[in-house]
Amino acid sequence: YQQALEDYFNGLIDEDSRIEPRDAMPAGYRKTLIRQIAQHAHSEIIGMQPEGNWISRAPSLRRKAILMAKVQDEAGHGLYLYSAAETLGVDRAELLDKLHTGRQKYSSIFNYPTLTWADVGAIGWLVDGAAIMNQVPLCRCSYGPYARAMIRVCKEESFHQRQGFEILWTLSRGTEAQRAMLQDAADRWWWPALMMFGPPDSGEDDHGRPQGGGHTRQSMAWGIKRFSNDDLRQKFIDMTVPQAVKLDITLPDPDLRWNEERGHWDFGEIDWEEFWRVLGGDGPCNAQRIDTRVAAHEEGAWVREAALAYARKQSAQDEV
Ligand code: FAQ
Repeated sequence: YQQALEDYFNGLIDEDSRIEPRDAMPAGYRKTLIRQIAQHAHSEIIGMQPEGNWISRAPSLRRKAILMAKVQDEAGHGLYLYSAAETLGVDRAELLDKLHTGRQKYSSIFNYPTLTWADVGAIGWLVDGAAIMNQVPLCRCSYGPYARAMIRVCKEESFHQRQGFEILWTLSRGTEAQRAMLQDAADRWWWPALMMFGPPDSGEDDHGRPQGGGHTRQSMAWGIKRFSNDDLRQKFIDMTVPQAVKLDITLPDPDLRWNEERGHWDFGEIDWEEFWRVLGGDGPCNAQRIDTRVAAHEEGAWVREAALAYARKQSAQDEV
C-alpha cells in the first residue's frame, strides 16, 4: 500500500501535476514545503518593518497612501502563505512561535536598515524585483496551494517593483542631493539583493561549509524549485543592469560587464561571509526586527481574542 502511495506521488510529479493537501506525500516533501512556505510568510511580515519605518515620513500624501497600501499588501501575502502552510498540517501559532524564538528564518534582506527615502524606492526596485524573479517560477510549484497563492502575490509584487522604480526615477531627475541619495541607496542595497537568491549552487565557503544546493537538488526534483539560486540571480542581474543605466546610476561592482559569449552580465564576488553572518543573527537590524515583531504580536493578543470570541458567537447563533 505504501509503495502504491509513493508511486502515485511520483507519477503526479513526473507528469507535472499539482499535489493537493489530501494527497499522500513523502515526509521530506511536506517538511521542505513547510520550511520554505513558513520562511516565505515570515519574510513578508518582517518585510513590513523596513518600509513601515517611512510611512510617517513619506514626502507627500500620495506617496504615503501608496506606501501604506504596499505594506498592507505584504501583510496580506503573509496571511496567504500562513494559510498555505496550514494545509500541510501545521498551525500558524506554532510557526510564529518558531519565528519569534529564532527557530525559523526569514529573508536576510530585511535585516538591513532603511536610512533614507531612496531606500523605500530601492526596496521596491531591487527587493521586489528579486522577489518576483524568484516567485514567478513558484506559480508552477508542484504544491497546489502554494502555487495558487503565488499568482496574486506575483501580480502585486510587480506593481510594487514599478512603484519602487518610479520613486527612483523621480529622484534621478531631481536635485543633485536627490541623485546622491539614489546612488547611496543603490550602493547599499545591490549586494544584499543579490544574496536574497541564497548561496551559490556548488562549492564550499572558507570554513568548508557546503554552499547552496543544500536543498536545491531535491527541491528541483520535487518541482518545488524550478531554477537554481545562481540561475535566478543571473536572470535578475541581466534584467536589472539596463534599468540602472536608465536611472543613470553606477552599480557598486567594478567587475560588472556584458559578456558577449555568454550572453549575460558578468559580476563580481558576493561576500558570502556577510550573508552567513546576517543569517546567524548578526546583521545590522536582526535584534530590532524580532523585538518589534514580538512586541506587535503581544500587543495584538486582544485582537486575536476578540476575533475568536466573535467567531464563536457567530457560529453559536448560526446553530440556533
Ligand atoms: N535569507 O539550499 P538553499 C519577500 C537559507 S521576498 C535567509 O538554497 P532553499 C517579498 C535557506 O533557508 C523574500 N535564509 O535553500 C517582499 C537554507 O537554510 P535552512 C522571501 C536563506 O530553501 C518584498 C540555507 O540558506 N522569499 O518577502 C536565504 O532551497 C519587499 C541553504 O539555502 C521567499 O522566501 C536568504 N536570502 O532556497 C516583502 C521565496 N537564502 O532552511 C516585503 C521562497 C537561503 O536549511 C518587502 N523561498 N537561505 O536552515 C525560496 O525560493 C527558497 O527558500 C530560497 C532558498 C531561494 C530563498
